[in-house]
Amino acid sequence: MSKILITSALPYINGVPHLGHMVGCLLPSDVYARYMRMMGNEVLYICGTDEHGTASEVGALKEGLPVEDYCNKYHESHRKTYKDFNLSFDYFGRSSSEQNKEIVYHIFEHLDKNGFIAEKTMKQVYSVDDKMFLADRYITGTCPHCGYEKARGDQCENCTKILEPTDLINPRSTVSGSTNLEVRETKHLFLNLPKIEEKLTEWLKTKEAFWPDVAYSIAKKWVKEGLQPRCITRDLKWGFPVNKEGYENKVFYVWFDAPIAYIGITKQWSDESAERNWKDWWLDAKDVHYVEFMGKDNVPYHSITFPATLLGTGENWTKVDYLKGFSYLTYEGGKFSKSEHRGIFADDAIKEFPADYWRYWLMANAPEASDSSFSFESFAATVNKDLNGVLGNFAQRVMKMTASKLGSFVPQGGDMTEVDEEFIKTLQDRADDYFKYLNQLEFRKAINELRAIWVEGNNYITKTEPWTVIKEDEVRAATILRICLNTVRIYAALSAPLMPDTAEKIMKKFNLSTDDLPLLKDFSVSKEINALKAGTPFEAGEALFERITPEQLAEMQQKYGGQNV
Ligand code: B3M
Ligand code: ZN
Repeated sequence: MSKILITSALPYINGVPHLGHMVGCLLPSDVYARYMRMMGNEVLYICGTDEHGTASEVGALKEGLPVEDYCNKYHESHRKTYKDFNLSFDYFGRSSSEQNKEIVYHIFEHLDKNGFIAEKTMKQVYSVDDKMFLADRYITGTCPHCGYEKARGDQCENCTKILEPTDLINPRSTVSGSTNLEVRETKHLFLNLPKIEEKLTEWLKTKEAFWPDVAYSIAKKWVKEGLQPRCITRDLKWGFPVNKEGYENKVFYVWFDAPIAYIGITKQWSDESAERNWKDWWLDAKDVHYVEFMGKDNVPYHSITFPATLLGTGENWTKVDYLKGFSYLTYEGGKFSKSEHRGIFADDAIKEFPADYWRYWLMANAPEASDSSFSFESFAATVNKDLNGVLGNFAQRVMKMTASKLGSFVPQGGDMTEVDEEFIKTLQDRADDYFKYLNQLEFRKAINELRAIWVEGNNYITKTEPWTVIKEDEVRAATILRICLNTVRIYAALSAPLMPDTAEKIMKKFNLSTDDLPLLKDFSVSKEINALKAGTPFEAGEALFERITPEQLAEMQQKYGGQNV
């Protein structure tokens, strides 16, 4: 048994997650965590809300709430959504926790002591009426290049030119609209990346053979282009006050404390029970394999800045062993946008269809190698064909047929024949491939294999025709149906990491629970095909999935803005 530490990038507290966020790190990390547990490993799966920064301050202001209340409110709503999607975090914490503050301070002090913190004075726009320095993107004005009136201080959305806030004509604060702005000098602290570069490059080299190419090449590119010192403080109120003399009025930058929050959240988890020790996972920890999930835009922070932060302390922190980055999911080929009512967000999604329908579509179409696009048409087609038509149909057909011909229990039957052995071998080969892809975190390939495994069941029953055989040879028909019923249980086990509710539904039909599922480690089809003994009762009950009708499809497209609107 190995210790596997898994983290999913921490979703920003402001903003409701959409399907793109779900598939961009949250869902894949859950599938992986569930799979690793079923492989018999000791898993610690950590996530939480990323709460600091201007975006939260502005969001709270808009809602007329103190920023703490604002974060409490949205932390709960994130938590609920992820629970609805069956994300099996061992702990879902918060980057603003006291525990995280403690660790951020500890790490910062060590970096400072070791000479990796630099000070620099810089010029920044200050809003006199808002009484705050404004981040570049919180300054709006007219673009000097194209005349667009709502250009942001960092970039013009219209002509895409990169801007400095001082380039804007008629600049105003996005927060209040005030034009009473000044450029003021302000002192900040920087993580001296060039000074850590050597240590970092040395460490990176040890990862080349293990990281996926995309992640490694992003990291390499950053180093090659030359590492710059990175500012880790901000002139804001909401954040951890900097624990250094002369900087008490500033806070740490959100990207400094957010990755550290993986550790801070583990400490939240640890503080809840005397049997847990966060250090066993993070500091001088032995035999921990650490896997991170994130959107590809987060890769530089996780492959460069966060490891550099940890390396600079001179302490032995656990650093990422495998880093899985995802591209983007678009909605009917365009952007998800809450304000434009375009696309389906996670909280609505779960009201429309059960979690497993989403989990299946999203993971089967995960934007792994490149972007992928969600459409309700594809969603409905996939649910109808793969879930309802293949897996659901097989389970229902086998149970109904057995119940009507032989009774609602697993029949005795006789010895297996060559066709049966061949079927078992095919299932085993495919299951081995499925595990191989999951071990490699190749989710689309894994799910392709899982679908193929379901199809094999239908192939087997079509080939063996128990409904015809029964007329002449009841024992043989009973053997076939016994094999099929056990195959249904095998499908529950193999599908469980991806579709936990479906696995549970299947097990319930046999009056069993998911605790009765076999481990996937050393999974042997020839053993599992005999797991349900003759006489085990079952209840066909309701179908596992429901078809999505053309009317429903049209309704969804209408409601969430689709191509037909
Ligand atoms: N909240 C960015 C994002 O969701 C950020 C991730 C933090 S992970 C430490 O894209
Ligand atoms: Zn422009």
